[in-house]
Amino acid sequence: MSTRKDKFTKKDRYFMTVAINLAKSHIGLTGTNPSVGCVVVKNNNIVSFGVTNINGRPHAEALALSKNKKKIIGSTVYLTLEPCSHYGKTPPCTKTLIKSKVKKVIYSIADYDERSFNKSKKILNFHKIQTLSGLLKNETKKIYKNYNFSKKNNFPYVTGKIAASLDFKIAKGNFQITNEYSKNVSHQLRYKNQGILTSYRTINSDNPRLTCRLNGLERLSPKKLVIDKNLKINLNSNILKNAFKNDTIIFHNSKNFKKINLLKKKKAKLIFFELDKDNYFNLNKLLKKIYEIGIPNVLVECGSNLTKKMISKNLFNEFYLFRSNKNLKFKKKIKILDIRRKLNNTFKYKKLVNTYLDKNSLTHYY
Ligand code: AOF
Ligand code: ZN
Repeated sequence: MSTRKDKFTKKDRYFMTVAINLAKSHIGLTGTNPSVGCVVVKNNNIVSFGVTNINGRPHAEALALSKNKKKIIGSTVYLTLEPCSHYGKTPPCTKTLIKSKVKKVIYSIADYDERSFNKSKKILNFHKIQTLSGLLKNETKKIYKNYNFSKKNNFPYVTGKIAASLDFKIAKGNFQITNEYSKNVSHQLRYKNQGILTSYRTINSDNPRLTCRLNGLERLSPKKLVIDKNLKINLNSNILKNAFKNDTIIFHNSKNFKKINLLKKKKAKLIFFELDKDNYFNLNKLLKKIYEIGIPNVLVECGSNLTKKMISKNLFNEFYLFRSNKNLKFKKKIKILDIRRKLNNTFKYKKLVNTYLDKNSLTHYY
């Protein structure tokens, strides 16, 4: 008698593991799209494979099924995520699978994009393609943690980051207190997120560029999102100097049309946003808006005030606290021990990992 448990063979697990490794190789590189691994198997041999391309397109299936077309006929296709069945910026992968005359599709978990969610089985079965799902789903759920969160909640997955001195203080002004390894990790966070949220205060005091400056990954730099209620941002700030086509977005509540025009000339995109009763933006609503304009992963790099607000409203899905082995020598600095305390409380029942980055340390709350 067959039970649910033996619906998959050892070989199925092996080929799905290959697909998972492919998907992992592009995590964070596929923009707003999930990174999917695809392995095409015939007579126990891999006859083709694919992974979602950098920036999200073409999809994994489209790439895998465009090669070795003859051998693909009658094959079994292993996918880490349900194939899409909607017309997005690319045609549905179910259609490509049907055209390619594959025999069977085994995918790990459903695609939470409502345009495709749980729709592929019916379509594929109608075209006499067998389908099975659920294989190694505990592994793939980890890969799609951020993607599933944002799709299920229509809300971005939010990561926070702060770098402090040995005695948990942060500098006022642009001062690199942590080492090259820490900088590397924080630039990795930049390319993995499509948006980087900060306040005009940080822009005016630190003048950061907010780009990813890891070799070859510059073009995956996130869009800059600035909270600036009264449009106080310096016109000669680095982010405005380098702004291009919709990559710098300022959320404001100002009627200062002179400044609005000057900012538009600098190619910043301005979004007028309503204030809450407390005369401040509702961060929850603001993040929802950010999701609606097409940014599902947001990195927050700002000063202590906004960070504290975000923690107290429980808006961080995860947080990276970098700690230097040095103290700051000058006077203008802010204590952030309370941020650490708040983080320890908020993530009490979740995970916390401490690692060393040479002489710096990193606490990752998630
Ligand atoms: C797949 N294979 O490799 C990926 C999928 O605008 P589009 O056409 O690129 O569609 C985006 C959606 O496609 C995305 O929200 C998700 O549902 C799915 N991603 N699907 O079959 C892939 N990356
Ligand atoms: Zn697709």
